[in-house]
Amino acid sequence: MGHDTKLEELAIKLFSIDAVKMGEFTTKSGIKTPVYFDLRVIVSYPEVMEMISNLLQEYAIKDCAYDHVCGVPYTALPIATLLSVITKKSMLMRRKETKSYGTKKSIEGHYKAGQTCLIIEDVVTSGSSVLETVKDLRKEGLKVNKAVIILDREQGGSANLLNNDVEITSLFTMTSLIEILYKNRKITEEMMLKVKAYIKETQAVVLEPSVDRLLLPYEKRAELATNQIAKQLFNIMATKKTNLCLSVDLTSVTSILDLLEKVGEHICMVKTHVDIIEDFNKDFVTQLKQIADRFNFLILEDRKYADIGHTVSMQYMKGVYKVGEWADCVTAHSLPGDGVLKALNGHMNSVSRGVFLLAEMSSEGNLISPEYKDATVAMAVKYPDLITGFVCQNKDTFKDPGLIQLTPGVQLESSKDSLGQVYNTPEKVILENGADVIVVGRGIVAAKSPETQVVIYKDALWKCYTKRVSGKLE
Ligand code: S5P
Repeated sequence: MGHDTKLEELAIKLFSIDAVKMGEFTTKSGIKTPVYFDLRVIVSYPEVMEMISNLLQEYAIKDCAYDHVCGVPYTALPIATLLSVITKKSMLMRRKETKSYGTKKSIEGHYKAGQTCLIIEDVVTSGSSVLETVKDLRKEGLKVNKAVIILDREQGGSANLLNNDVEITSLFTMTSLIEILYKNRKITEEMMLKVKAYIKETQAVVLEPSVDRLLLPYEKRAELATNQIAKQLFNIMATKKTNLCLSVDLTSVTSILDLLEKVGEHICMVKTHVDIIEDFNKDFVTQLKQIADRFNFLILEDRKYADIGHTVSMQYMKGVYKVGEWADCVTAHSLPGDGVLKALNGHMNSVSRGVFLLAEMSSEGNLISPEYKDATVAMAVKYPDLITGFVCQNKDTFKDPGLIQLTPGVQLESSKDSLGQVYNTPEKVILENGADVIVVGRGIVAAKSPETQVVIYKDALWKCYTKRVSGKLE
């Protein structure tokens, strides 16, 4: 028997045991639906359980590489158990409520961080139940990127899951299931059309990516980035194994270029303030770009544009510095409104460029309020191709895993300078505060031996990042 015939047989069986019902129903969330699935009843029909697990194995699982299976509680648990036995792979169980005594573990079974786990689920609507389980498994350091499903209701769940880096394979979609039932004269054409219209009308809300961006490795986030510079920066970090951005706040061309020759291999980006260079010239830019290409790092000009759009447009392209010609990305304030972004976006036609918007500052007494911060993040959403990320200090500032948190104010020891700059440690900014790219200036530049110091910073920052994505924060 081919897959199709077996799937047809299963569909008819599910209908006959009332696991699929047609009529007028109201779902948990109060929505009226012409079709209702209750796969809990299958435990009463061993032959159906056997059919389902065999089909999932043949159709969805056979070619996957994984170490464990985990069912989403509770309906999928018996199916996951059967699959574990058929495939001889170990099973993990997720507790919905963690125990208040003993180990307090939310995942039962033996596993190691870095192993992969396949999710088993009965029905997917919005994808939120699958995501809860995925989240708990990822917290334990397990890699979870695939879920096999009996039925996809086609109401937004697969997109929501993909958005969270989980790909699904399902035995049936709602459409394929009702088409089989219609073909076999179990339901009328009218009912089939009604269900099809219902799927179109009733789409689940788009869930915000609930994978913690903080747990996702840079190479995965590169795939989710919509701005080309963010994509490049994530990839450079993953390849060079460094999330260090050096702020070269020096005032002569040779001092900057000499320093970059020495430290270029250890950084993912250089941050400049070209307006502090006393002997700035065109040749500087040519050489800077050559070094950046040779060592594979990006250039961020920290201009912090904060004027009306028309002025920003000229500041970006004209004058002595012509920043738009050479900087991969720039910083900008949201204070004047999104005219700034419109202006910068206007110059994006032929080359990839990016903008880091300032959502928070590291300096004491700055006037940015929580409302200002939220409005800044909301403004950025309208420019997905332009925004690389945010300059900010806290992990809750934004959720989108395709954007980058750039955090300045970092040294090996917490301290302050005499003009209000506040320094936090690598552990604090990466593990607690969510920094993705870490800006270090004087911590390296003012050291006796910047070339030694850069390696110390690079290693300390990368260690914190690998700890963070492993999920083991305690
Ligand atoms: O909030 C901010 C934003 C920025 S871009 N706080 C900052 O310190 N910066 C910049 O980061 C600042 O302009 C300087 O170039 C760098 C920090 O340098 P450091 O020497 O204090 O590490």
